[in-house]
Amino acid sequence: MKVVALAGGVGGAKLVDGLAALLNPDELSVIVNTGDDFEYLSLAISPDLDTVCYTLADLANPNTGWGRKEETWHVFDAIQSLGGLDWFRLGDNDLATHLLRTNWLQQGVPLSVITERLCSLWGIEHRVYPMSDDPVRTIVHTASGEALGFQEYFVHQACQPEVAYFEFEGAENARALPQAMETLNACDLVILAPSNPWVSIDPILEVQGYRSVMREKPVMAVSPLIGGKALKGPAAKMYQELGIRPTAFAVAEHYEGLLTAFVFDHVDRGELEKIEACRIIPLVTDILMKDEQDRIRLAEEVLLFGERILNRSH
Ligand code: FO1
Repeated sequence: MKVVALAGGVGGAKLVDGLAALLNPDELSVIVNTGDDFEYLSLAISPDLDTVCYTLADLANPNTGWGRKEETWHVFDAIQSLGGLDWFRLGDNDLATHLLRTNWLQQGVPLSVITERLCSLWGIEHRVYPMSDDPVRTIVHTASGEALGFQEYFVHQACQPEVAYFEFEGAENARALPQAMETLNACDLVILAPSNPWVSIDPILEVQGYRSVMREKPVMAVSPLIGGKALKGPAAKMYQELGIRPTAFAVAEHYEGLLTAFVFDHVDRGELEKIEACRIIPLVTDILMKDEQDRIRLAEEVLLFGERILNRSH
């Protein structure tokens, strides 16, 4: 079965890691959100790409989910002692990635080629694609009328401002990555990883081309919410501020018109009928991924469920 997963940062990377343990490199490709990308200390940072790659390469920090494991912080400490910008923490090994990426981008190397190079250096065999080589920037518009860059909102202001709506600057002119489109066209199943629907998956769907190919494919989403709470990050808070109850059903509804199937937690079993009423095929299971075993178990269930769906539609 050929699978394409769409993913943002930490939550999505965990499921992708589980899928990668079960599928061969020619059976799994990942399209990653780059709406979170930004420039910091003149460096080009691609947090979600790095989170997915570090996780697949077993280089990720197990405590934060982002950044590198066994990291040192000499440069960060030195910058701090000089009174420099310190709201976004870059470890020494992680810095090497940003320095190289920035250098290559300045030489005119596309982000997709840089990602391919890094994957090969880190021994990642599955394909990891940025959603586009063109810049797309997620802007968080707040209830008080501010327009904040995503990392300014997420890290610097710790998701405190009340959100009003999101803008994906550059998305309308960004070109979907041709290799990603090709892989998507040829795949049997699309999986929307348990990433934030508003700011991790939507930016990918806003890039022209992806959504229309996906309408022709079986699409399965895995809920990023359990019992009204996000596994990580501000998804539940965002739903609330946007006037929507943060439920598994709300996630399914978010992807209206796209979803064939939806995987959500036992805790949210009460929403089963509402989800089925939307003609979405449900799988109720334990979606919390605490460790490597959970990632593989959930990935296995998701793939078996995917096979059942494919057999149904044939
Ligand atoms: N998230 C934080 O909450 N604080 C940080 O200082 C931080 C640094 C950081 C450095 C590199 C990187 O790749 C990711 C980093 N993140 C940090 C995580 C990241 O900004 C968010 O998790 C994603 O953008 C949301 O998916």
